[in-house]
Amino acid sequence: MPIHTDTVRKKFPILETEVNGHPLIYFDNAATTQKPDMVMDRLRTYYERENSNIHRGAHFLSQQATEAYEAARGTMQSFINAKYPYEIIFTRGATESINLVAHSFCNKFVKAGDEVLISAMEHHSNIVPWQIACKEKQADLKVIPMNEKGELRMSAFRDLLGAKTRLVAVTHVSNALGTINPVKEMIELAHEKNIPVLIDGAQATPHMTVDVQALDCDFYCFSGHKMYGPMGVGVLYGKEVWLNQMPPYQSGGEMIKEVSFKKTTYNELPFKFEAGTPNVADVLGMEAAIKFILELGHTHIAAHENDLLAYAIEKLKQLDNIRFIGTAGKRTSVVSFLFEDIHPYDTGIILDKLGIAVRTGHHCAQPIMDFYRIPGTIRVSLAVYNTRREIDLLVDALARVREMFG
Ligand code: C6P
Repeated sequence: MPIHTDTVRKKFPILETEVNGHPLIYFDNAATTQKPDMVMDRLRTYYERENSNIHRGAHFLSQQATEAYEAARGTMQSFINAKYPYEIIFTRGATESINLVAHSFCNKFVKAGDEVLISAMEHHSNIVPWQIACKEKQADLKVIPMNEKGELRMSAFRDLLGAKTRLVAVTHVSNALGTINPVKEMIELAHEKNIPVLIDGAQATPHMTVDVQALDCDFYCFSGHKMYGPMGVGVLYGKEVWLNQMPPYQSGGEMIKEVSFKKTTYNELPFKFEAGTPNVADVLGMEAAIKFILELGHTHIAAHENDLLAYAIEKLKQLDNIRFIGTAGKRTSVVSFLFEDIHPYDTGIILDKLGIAVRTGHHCAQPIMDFYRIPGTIRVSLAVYNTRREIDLLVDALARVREMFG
C-alpha cells in the first residue's frame, strides 16, 4: 500500500513535540531516525518479561532470550538475504563493523606495500579505521576520486584496482551527498581481480532493498538507529569464507571454545566475533524496526521518499544564491546545500528557532567538504514520516533566512 503519512506518523510520538513554539519538523534522519511504537514496545517487553543473559544459562528465561536473539539473527539474514545466519555478526553499528573488518582482515591479509582502496565520499567511519590499519601494516590507502556531481570516477576506479589491492571499502549511499554508488558493478570489477569488497550500507538499508548475495559483496554493514531501530546496535555481514579465516576482533567470554592458562581455542561463527554479553534488547528492537520497514515495504518507502526528494529539490531551486552539493544522477533521501553568502551554521540556528531540525556542518565527511571547498552544508535528510507540507514550511523558513541576511 502507498504510504499514508498520517497513519505512519501516529506511530512516532516524538513527532508531536513542539520546538520553540513550533511543531517539530524532523529532517535529520540520516543522523538517526525516530523510533516507532513497536520498537519501544519491544524494548519494554524484553526488559519487563524476558530479560536474561543468553547462551549461558539452562534456565527458562535464558533459553527464551537466547531463542529470541537467534531468531532476530534469522530476521537480519533474510532482511539482506545472507546465505547463512552465522554470516550475521551483531555489532554496535556500522562504525564497529568497519573497525572489526579493518582490524581483523588487515591483520590477516594485508602486509607492507599492499593497498586498501576507499572512495572520496566516505564517512569518517570508513576512512579512519583503514588509515589506522594501513599505518600499522605499512600499507597504502588509495582513494577513488569523484566528479563535481558527486559521482565516483569509474575509469579511475578500474585503474586503481591493481595487483597490490587487498580490499575495496566503499559506501553504498553517501550520507552527505545522497549519491547511490554503482556498487554491484564495482564489486564485479574488483572480483575480476579477486579483490574482496566491503560495502558501508549505513545510509542504504533504510531506503532500499539490499540483497548481499545478488550484490556478491564480501562484507556489508549497517546500523539499527538509522532505520527506525535503537542506537548502539548494528550488523556486520561477512561471507563465511572470509570470517572463518579472520582472527577475533575482541576477546573475552562468548567468543571462546576452551580456555586454559596455556591456550585458548575460539568459538565458531558468529560467536567468534561477539565477545561479551551482547546487546540483546536492542537486537530485538532492531528486529522490530525491520518488521516496521517490511510491513510498509521498501518499494513504497522509496516511492514516498523519492517523491519528497524531487519536490524538495524543485522548491529549493527557487531560492536565491542556493548552491546544491551533490547532484548525482542516482541519489536518495538526502539534499545538501548552502547559501553562497551565509554560513550553514547560521542557517541551521535559525531553522532550529523555527522548529526545523536539519544537520549543518561536514557530516563526518570532511574530505567531501574539502573537495567542494566549503565549510559545510545544510543537509535535509528524509524518512518515511516526512511530508510535502513540511518541505513547504522548510522553504518558507529558508526564505526568511534569506530576507534576514539580505
Ligand atoms: N552518519 C550522519 O549524520 P554509526 O555512527 O556507526 O551508526 O554510523 C556511522 C556511519 C557510517 N557510514 C555512513 C555512510 C554514515 O552515514 C554513518 C553515520 C551519521 O550522517 C552520523 S555522523
